[in-house]
Amino acid sequence: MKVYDAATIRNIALVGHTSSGKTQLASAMLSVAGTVNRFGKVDEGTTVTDYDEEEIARKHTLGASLAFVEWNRQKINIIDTPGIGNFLSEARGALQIADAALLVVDAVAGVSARASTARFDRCATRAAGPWCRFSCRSAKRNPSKASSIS
Ligand SMILES: Nc1nc2c(ncn2[C@@H]2O[C@H](COP(=O)(O)OP(=O)(O)OP(=O)(O)O)[C@@H](O)[C@H]2O)c(=O)[nH]1
Ligand SMILES: [Mg+2]
Repeated sequence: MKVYDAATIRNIALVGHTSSGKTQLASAMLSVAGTVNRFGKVDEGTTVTDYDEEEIARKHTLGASLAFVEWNRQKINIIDTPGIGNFLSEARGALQIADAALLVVDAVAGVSARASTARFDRCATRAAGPWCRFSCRSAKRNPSKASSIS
């Protein structure tokens, strides 16, 4: 197994409300970076991070799970977390150990569509590291730009 120098390792937590696209985004990152050679889909139960039978059946992440990509000689650990309210402790735990958070937002529904987004905002801000917001589904027609960046 390849050994990475600690200075080249980054830990990023994907957080955000349920169905915002975290698992699909993780899958796309793994595919683009070449960690896996096929683009796993949540709807087909073929993603790397939703591997549990229950997750595949429900099409929702139920526990934090880890995958990694190698990019520009950095090892980036991606922690995919659940957005469902009952499993938020998994996201909070991931934020405790992550260097940075990526707050994933559904560009069509917008950030104000679900009250829980504010909770994630607070969680991410409280986490020690930097964070940024990433909008999924922006290729869909009529994504609300104003609401997704507000
Ligand atoms: N069209 C489109 N659909 C997407 C996109 N990202 C995710 N989806 C779909 O949205 C649904 C939910 O995506 P997930 O990646 O499972 O969402 P999640 O944030 O991981 O949800 P939880 O695990 O419940 O927190 C799935 O049916 C995906 O196929 C996107 O960028 N475009
Ligand atoms: Mg998920």
